Amino acid sequence: MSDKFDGRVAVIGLGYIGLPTAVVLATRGVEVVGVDVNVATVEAVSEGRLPFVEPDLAAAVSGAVAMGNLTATLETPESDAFIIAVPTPFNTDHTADLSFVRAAVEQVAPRLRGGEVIVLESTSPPGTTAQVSQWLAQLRPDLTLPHEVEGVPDIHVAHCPERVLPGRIMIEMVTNDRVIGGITRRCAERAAEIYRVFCQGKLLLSDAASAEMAKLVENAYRDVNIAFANELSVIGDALHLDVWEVIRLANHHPRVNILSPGPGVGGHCIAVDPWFIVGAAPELARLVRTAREINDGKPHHVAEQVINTAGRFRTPTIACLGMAYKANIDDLRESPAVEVIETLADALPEVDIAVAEPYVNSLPDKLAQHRNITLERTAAAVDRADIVVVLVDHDQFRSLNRSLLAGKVVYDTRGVWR
Ligand code: SAJ
Repeated sequence: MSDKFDGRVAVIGLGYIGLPTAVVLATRGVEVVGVDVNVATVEAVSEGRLPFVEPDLAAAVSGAVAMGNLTATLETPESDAFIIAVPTPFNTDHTADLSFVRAAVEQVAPRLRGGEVIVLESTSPPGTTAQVSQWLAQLRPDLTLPHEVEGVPDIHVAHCPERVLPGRIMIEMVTNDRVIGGITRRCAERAAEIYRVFCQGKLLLSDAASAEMAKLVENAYRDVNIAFANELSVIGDALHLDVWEVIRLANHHPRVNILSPGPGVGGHCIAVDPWFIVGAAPELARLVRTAREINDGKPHHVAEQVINTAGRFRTPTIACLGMAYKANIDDLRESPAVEVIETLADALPEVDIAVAEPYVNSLPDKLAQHRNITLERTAAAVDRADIVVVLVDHDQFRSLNRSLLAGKVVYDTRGVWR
């Protein structure tokens, strides 16, 4: 098998995955050109600035730019390798929206000279990498693609799904094992040359469809396990049982490890990817679908419980602690906490809702338009509240002076104060 990659890499899409990938390659001496459709992102990266918050990434970006190994542009240049890291959201019917992948392929196709390797990193339904190869064949009939020739094709195509955890991206990018699925074995080997530059984990070579499915399965596995915990908490509410105590006891069994319930599952991965499995096998993926439905239904359950509690007061003030989709980050995308707050504000228009979120300075638009929601410091929100709802397990909330809670009704969806 050949050694480490030597050449120029174009990374298409400078988001949460593309930018860290570009940076780890660049800081290890590879010439990297980052490509994005967003002018502000390209300007920020060109100046060595970070367009979003992620621990340790800011210093790495400015370092890579200062070294001269990382540049950013709106136009895809000729390169020896192309890494596609664009979004793959889902349509309203839960099928994958591959329009960003298609647009990336259209940018890359005219730049190909023969000999390049193209890696799709975006989380994708089974068959997408083969589809990329077919699109390239249509766009460049002068070149041979791996799905159409027995021997060595002009272009190699593979899938290497990202697996990093937001909040730990710069560590996991280097330490996690990587699954690399090629249209052919040689495609996987060519792609592995790139990841060998920075990856200290194992490089697991496979076929493209298995790699695509493995990534979806990882996130569906977590979704199903969180759904189990969330279903237990709904049952616990109905039976007036402390679900945290039940889980704590059960987890002392040597083969039981139940995850933590919460207000629902947010972020742009676990709440999305399992739907691609449902889309690929709608009649068969019953557990995966049900888990999605349980987790998607959890914010409504939480809001309903709080609305019932509010009914016991004349005009209560409700403190909602947290808006982020998970602990200790500023990311509000698909956040169940935001959904709970919005539902409460709609259902209880006369009730004051004091929101505390130490990681952001302003309310997102959909909350800002409610006149009964204000963003406040944590202690102030708790102090004037009758009902305190914990929606995110930020460390700051865990260390709150508990005497502030005296005489208040607490609904702790994350179990931070047990
Ligand atoms: N959550 C719970 N209870 C738990 C664990 C999580 O309610 O016990 C909630 C979180 O609060 C959050 C959501 O689930 O709302 C997802 O959070 P997460 O930390 O489990 O995962 P993500 O979405 O930030 O990142 C996941 C990771 N996948 C897995 O752990 C299998 C990451 O490794 C992937 O790279 C990432 O998705 C991705 O990009 O696909």
